This record gives sequence, C-alpha cells and structure tokens, in this order.
Amino acid sequence: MSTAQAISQQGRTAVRNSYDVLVVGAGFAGLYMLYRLRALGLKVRVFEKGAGVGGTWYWNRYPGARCDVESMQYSYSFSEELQREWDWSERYASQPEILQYANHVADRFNLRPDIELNTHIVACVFDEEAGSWSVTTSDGRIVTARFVVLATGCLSNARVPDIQGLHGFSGPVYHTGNWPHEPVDFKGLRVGVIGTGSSGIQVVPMIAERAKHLTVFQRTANFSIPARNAPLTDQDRQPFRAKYSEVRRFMRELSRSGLYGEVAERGAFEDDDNVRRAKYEARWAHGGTTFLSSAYSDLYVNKAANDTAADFVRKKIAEIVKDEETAKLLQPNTHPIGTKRICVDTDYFTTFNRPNITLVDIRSDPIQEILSDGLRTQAKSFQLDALVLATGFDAMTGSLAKIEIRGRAGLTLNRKWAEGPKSYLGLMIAGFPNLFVITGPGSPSVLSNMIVSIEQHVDWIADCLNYMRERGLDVIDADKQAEDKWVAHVNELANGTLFPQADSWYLGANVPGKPRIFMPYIGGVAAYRKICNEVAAKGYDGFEMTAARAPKPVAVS
Ligand code: NA7
Repeated sequence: MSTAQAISQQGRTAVRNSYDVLVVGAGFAGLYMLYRLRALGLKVRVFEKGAGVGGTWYWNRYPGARCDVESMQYSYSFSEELQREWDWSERYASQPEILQYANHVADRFNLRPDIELNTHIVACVFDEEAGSWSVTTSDGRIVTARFVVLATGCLSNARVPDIQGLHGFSGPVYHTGNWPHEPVDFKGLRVGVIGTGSSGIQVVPMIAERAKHLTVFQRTANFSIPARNAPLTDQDRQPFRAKYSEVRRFMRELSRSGLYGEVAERGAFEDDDNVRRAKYEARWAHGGTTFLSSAYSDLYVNKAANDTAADFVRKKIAEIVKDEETAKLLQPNTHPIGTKRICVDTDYFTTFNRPNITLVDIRSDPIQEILSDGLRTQAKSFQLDALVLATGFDAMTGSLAKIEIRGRAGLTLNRKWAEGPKSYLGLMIAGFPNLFVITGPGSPSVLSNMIVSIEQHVDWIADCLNYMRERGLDVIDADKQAEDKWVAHVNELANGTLFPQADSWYLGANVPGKPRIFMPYIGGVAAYRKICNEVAAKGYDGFEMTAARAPKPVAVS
C-alpha cells in the first residue's frame, strides 16, 4: 500500500495523490463532472469500478437492453458540436450504441487520462481539521481530496435475491444488471427468467427466440407500452436538430420529466369515454413512456382517472395474448399504472403466443428452492439449463451503502440513513461536508430523463465549487434544518400522489428490510431546477460555507 507522501514545501504541506475533487464513477454523471471541473482548472481524478466507462450501460448488456427515453433526448446537451455530430441510429438506442456514445464522449473530450478504471472506492473519511476527504481505493491506496462527488448511479447495484439453493444450480446463472461481456447463447437450452420489470420485459423476447423453452417466473405483472422502435434516418434527425435549443430548454425548464413533448393539461374525466379511448389508442400506436404523461394531467393523483389508463392497457394485453389464462396473469392489478416505472417493450406480450414459453405465477405459487437442475415452486418443478435473474437493483442508495462513508464525528452514512435517506436537495447530506451526490435520493433523478438531471446537478456543483474558490472558502455542509425541511417536502409531495400505493424500488420496497421511504423528488425537473437556482442565487441558502482550519495542501504530481 502506498500512502500519500507528505513533503514539506515552502512551509506548506505538499501531498502526492491529492486532488481538488475526486469523482466516484465514470458513467454519464462522472464523465460530465470531469469535463466541467477540468474546465475550471481543478485537479480531478475519477475512479471507476468497471473496465470501461459508461456506468449502467457498461454493466447492463443483456440481450435487448435499450433505453426507454428516445435517443435524440437521451444524450448530452452541453456541447453543441457533440449533439450535431452524433447520429443515433434508432428511435430508442440499444445498449451497445449508448456505450459507444459514452466512449465517444470520453475520447472526444480527452477525458481518459484522468480516469482510473478497474478501481472502486471502499472508504471515504472526512478529516475535520484539513477539511478534506481521505479516500481508500480497492487496491489499498489512500488519496485525499478536498471534495468528493459520488456519481455512482441509481441503478448500479444489482440485487441477487436470497433464494434457497441458488448457489447449487449446476448451469450458468446470469443477472441482467451484471451481464457477461462474452456472448451468451441460449440456443437449444431450457432457460428460466425470474423477474418481469423493465429488464425482464426486454430480455424475455430475445431469449425466447433462441431457447428451446423459456419459463418466465412472474411475481408481479407489469404495465408495458410498445416502444415502436424504428431506425432513425437523417430525415428524422434533422427537424429535431433544427430546434434543439428549443427542445433542450423545454426539457430543462418546462417539463416535469425532462422529456420533450406534449404536456397534458386536461383531467381524464374532462373527456367522454370515446374521446378518452381515442387518445389512449393514439398514444398506444405512437408508443413509448409518454403514453401516460402526455394523456391526462391527473393520472398520477386520481385513482379513478388512473384506472381508465390501466384498464385500457389491460384490455390491450387481453387482445394480444391468445391464451386466456396467460393473458389474465399478464394483466397488472397490484398497483396503479405508472407507480412502478412503466416499461417499454418490443414484442413482450406477443412473445407469450410462442409455443416455447410458459408463464408461471410465483405470487400464488412461490418459489421454494433452486435445484441443481431446475427450480421448484410450491406446486411444481421445472427443469432448467440456465437461469436469468432480472431481479433489479438496490436502487438509489445501494451503491452508496457499499462504501464506508464517515462524515463529521465519525458518523457513517449508513447509520445516518438507517431509517431512510435524508439529504438537502438530494445534493448534500448534513454532517458530510464537501460530499456531493449526483441524482441522489431527494432529487428528481430516476423520475426524469437521467441525462437532463445529471447535467443540472453537475452544473450546479461546478458553479458551487467555483463560487467557493472565488471567495476562498473550502468547506460546505448542508444545514440540518434545511435538510429536514427538504425531506419533509419530498415526502409530502410523494404522499399527494398514487406512487406510495406500489411496492416499487422507488420506495425501497424491493429490498427486504430497506426502509419504506419514497426516494426521488416528485415535483418535476423544472420546479426542482428553479429551487436549486434560487438557493444558489441566495448565496447557497441552507448551506454553510467556511474556510478550512488547516492550510490547504499543495497538490504535486
Ligand atoms: P425491477 O423493475 O426492480 O424488476 C425486478 C423484477 O424482479 C420484478 O418483477 C420483481 O418482482 C422481481 N423480483 C425481485 N426479487 C424477486 C424474488 N426474490 N423472487 C421473484 N421475483 C423477484 O428491475 P429491472 O432491472 O427490471 O428494472 C430496473 C430499472 O432499470 C427500470 O425501472 C428502468 O428504470 C431501468 P416484484 O415486482 O418485486 O414483485
């Protein structure tokens, strides 16, 4: 282990492996954070666990993995040249293309020299005297940084369920969130998929095409809208590009979700049954997640209104799936539509018309154990050659919880968040100075187009650090009262909607024992941005900024 080498230089302390800012993660957040901080002339180091950049798009490489936000909108806006030169090839980009884009950004802006791959952070300890963080890497190094930015992603900690016998399965076991980099071929195999969230819904049609037989183990049926994915041509891209500045402004300043498109202004019962059905039909034919957001303004707050959309989708499922029993099982009835992240699919429901697929309802007939050659539910046994876990993530807090983060007075973040995550604006946590979280709990995050939210957080953090530098300030901490007020506001907004009615990962309900707290800020990206800007304009209201007690070390390379 090589510890930071302190040497005396002109009466001040000079430290090797010392940075102004250390960024954890080289996904979309980490890449743009590095770009912004470098432009400020700060000494930055990014540590990334994976062997490549791209974050969630590096790990989630299962067949069929695709973003549920349209590609022309799921892209950075910070560089005019970048958004003009990159040609997305499909309406919804596939994982390989998004990963290619992340790599292109890393190369185009020469980001790689400041990124260390294959290295994760195991501990971050705040040094009160120095006003900086001491950070331990997975290879045992200790580096120091004035500021740490956690760009660890919201869906980056794949969750393997605790099912008896899993480790004794003799065939391969894959997790959609941690897929092998080598090709996986299911040809001629009997495959089992556990989980029917977005990942399951995307992977099932792909596996069914190759496998001898596919058995899908479903605990909760999910609402899914057809993507209507299609190739994009210059003719499709050009009109969009021509109005990019207007589009981007809308996404940032006017929308709730960070998406460009129609915003619903009428309630569902302001239209009669025929008009309403026609609206849903048009959106079903168009495809994509805006099915709900563009239809009616009250679908997330009024259960009766929500039922009109849910009934429409249930009816569509019944029309598509030929076997009546299977269709019934695929119709979601445990939660209002949209309160679990709505899925976008290509041929998910039609896949159940194939002769080589079986749907098993593990809600009424739960899994008892995994056997060496299959799986046993209460009522039946299934012979399997390969198993795919599409069982999701310990979302939003999972990756942070894995790092030992110690703030003031040695308090760990896990202790502070034992009853659920608390933060001010989702950006900082009281008692953990100089530690920023990108798209963390308490911010719009996973309820929005992630790239819009990432850019907003990164810009806010970069501006904040610049503000401090200009004033000779070294340490920033969130005020406990401001934090409590924000947490109460986030909860109050969520409780005014139908969202808490679903056992979703938004609430941590998918992880046994995790506190049931609605984590993202539901007020929308436009409202949130306004609040963050006002806070900054008021001299970072709700934050306390001070000079460090000890003189700042001089970083040497
Ligand atoms: P999700 O949406 O959390 O889905 C996970 C699925 O796995 C879901 O159907 C779960 O059923 C099921 N699951 C989880 N644990 C178990 C156990 N122990 N037994 C049976 N079934 C289980 O994760 P995804 O990866 O699909 O998508 C996550 C996000 O990525 C998505 O929302 C997009 O934003 C992109 P449950 O619903 O809990 O009954």
